[in-house]
Amino acid sequence: MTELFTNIPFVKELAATADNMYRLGWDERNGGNISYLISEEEVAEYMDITNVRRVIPLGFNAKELIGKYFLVTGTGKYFKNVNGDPETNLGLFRIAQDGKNAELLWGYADGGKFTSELPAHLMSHIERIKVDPENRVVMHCHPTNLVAMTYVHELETKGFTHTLWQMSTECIVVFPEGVEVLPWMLCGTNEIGVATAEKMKSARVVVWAMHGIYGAGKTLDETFGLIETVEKAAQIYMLIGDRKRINTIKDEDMVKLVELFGVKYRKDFLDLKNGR
Ligand code: 2HA
Ligand code: ZN
Repeated sequence: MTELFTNIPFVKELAATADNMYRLGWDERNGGNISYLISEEEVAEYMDITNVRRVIPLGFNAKELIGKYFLVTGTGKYFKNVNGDPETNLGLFRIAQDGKNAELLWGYADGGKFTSELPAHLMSHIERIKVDPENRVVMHCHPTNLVAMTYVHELETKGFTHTLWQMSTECIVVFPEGVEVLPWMLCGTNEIGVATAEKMKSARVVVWAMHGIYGAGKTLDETFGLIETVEKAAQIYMLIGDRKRINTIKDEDMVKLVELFGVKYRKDFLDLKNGR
């Protein structure tokens, strides 16, 4: 049975992603969590959707997501263990008709439940789907250099984004809407969920200062790549640190890039002369 379940494509895909994130050092111990929206047709191909194994209270109202299915990492579970035992470390549930409960169809096999960060995940899904109906993934982790950067760089959204954009040529093309930044807040709460989702209205990346990052996207690969690009930029920033910068990517160069790739970007995050 377990064998069959580990061969489910979306389970395998999420387990492989968790493995990659672990290997990059983004998910120490039980750090990080992933939620993946799966269509009813996809779920029904592999599971009996009428067999609800447990009903788990969400702790908030997710009425916008009633009837939707999510594959989500478990609370207290280690990313390094997901691939070896997906059925214990992951769970697949449907948001119940009251919007307040999760109907578990598969997983959390040791009696566990979804990540403590579920409010931030589901509230972010709600906002991202409004912006992009194809959004399916929300991912949280603790990328080392990005977290380091939040200790030494001012946290204001424009300045933080601008620095990241300067750190690597592809940045402004990969996240043209910039990154939003939240100050340190208590994690695992509905409050940080509300604040994260509010920021997700305008960006797919939300930085949690002195903690980590939230990323959203259409696929696991796309979301992983987004976080990877932000982390790479932060790594370069931490490498050049206090050293005197002799060269940089100029704002005018960034404009050439976005024009070449035809992406809409946060022009107000650049300091352009002549209003260009
Ligand atoms: O679930 O990363 O933010 C572990 C965390 C909490
Ligand atoms: Zn975290």
